Amino acid sequence: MLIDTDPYVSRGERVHVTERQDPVIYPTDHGTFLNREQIAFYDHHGFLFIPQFFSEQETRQLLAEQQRLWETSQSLDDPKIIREPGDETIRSIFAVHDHDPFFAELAHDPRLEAMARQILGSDTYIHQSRINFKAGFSGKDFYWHSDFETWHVEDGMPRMRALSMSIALTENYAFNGPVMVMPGSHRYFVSCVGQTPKNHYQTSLRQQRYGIPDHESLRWLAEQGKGIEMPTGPQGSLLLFDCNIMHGSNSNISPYPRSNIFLVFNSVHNRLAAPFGGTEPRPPYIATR
Ligand code: 6CS
Ligand code: FE
Repeated sequence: MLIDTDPYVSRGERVHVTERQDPVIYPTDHGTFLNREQIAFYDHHGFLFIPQFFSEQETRQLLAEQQRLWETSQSLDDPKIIREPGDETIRSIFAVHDHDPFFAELAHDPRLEAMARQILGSDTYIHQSRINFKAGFSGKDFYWHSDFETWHVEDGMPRMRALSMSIALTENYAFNGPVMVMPGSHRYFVSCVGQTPKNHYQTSLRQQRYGIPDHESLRWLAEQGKGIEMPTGPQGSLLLFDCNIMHGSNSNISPYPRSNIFLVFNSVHNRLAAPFGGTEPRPPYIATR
């Protein structure tokens, strides 16, 4: 019998950095929405930024719809609505692809699906969606992390065959807490120290404490060549990034909200198994099963 050992063990007692065992671009006959240069850039750096991807009219609607959701969600008591640590300002709303007709349609935009299929080399489905509002003055940071580390350990995502698309719903400036990425970091898996507490998501989505890399590994990742990039641009810009790229963002003390929707596309050949860290699966509004 063949015994499969997990190549991406994390949340133990020791830090270690290992090489990625999976492709970044999967072989495909799934079209050519992105050109060769774009695919090569994504492969090499682990992300691709397309400023003003959406038309002016689409962008206006995106902005209005996120404003509508922000307003109608204020006083709702709903586990999908995550508040900032320390106050009640809305930080994220999860599963918008499932609960909001407008954003559900966006999640199935044929252009987005075409790009996801092209990179992941298969049909895809939405693993997770959320809007991170990052309100002016009070929106808090997201510390450095690899999404895959959490999705593997806490959700049972087997391999690195997923990607995020982040659409700027408000302009992302350098000063309102845009996403920062470490180019090339998607090629390494950083295992993190610490035992995942029970129901970790109830605190981690406000402020993450486990699944966080150590300083030495972060310094090494940043220094292995390419430093840190901060793709900024107007509303309607699109950031694609690999599930394992090291990324994070600063808090927002500017008066300008930084509101982005994140859609996570996973390959249909990479559906969730039991969480690799041995904890109970997180609720379906965080991880589609
Ligand atoms: O726990 C999660 O699934 C999430 N947490 C972060 C900080 N990023 C990705 C994902 O939404
Ligand atoms: Fe993330």
